[in-house]
Amino acid sequence: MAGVVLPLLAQKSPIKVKEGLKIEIQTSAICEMCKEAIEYDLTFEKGVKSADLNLDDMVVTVIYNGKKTTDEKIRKRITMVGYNADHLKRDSVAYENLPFCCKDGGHDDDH
Ligand SMILES: [Cu+2]
Repeated sequence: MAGVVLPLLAQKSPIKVKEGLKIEIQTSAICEMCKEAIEYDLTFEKGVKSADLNLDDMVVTVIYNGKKTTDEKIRKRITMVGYNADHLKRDSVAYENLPFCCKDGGHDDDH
């Protein structure tokens, strides 16, 4: 990442919806496998009702019960799967364990 200056992320705040709270989190996912890994893992977070990652902008939309978890816990969980989540950096060990295609540049050959 040397020499790469990241723009200040416009982190979103949770908003109230019928089912609870809704948060949109920018992730570093790159493919369908990343999407499935993140969505699957988030179902194990207490209080999470649904998680849907949009592969166009890599933003995951999570609906959750604000009494059981927080948006920051959800971000933390995503970092433990191996992906950045807004201002939180991915866990390096989890990242190392990702399939090759899910790492930086893994889709450069466009397979
Ligand atoms: Cu992937």
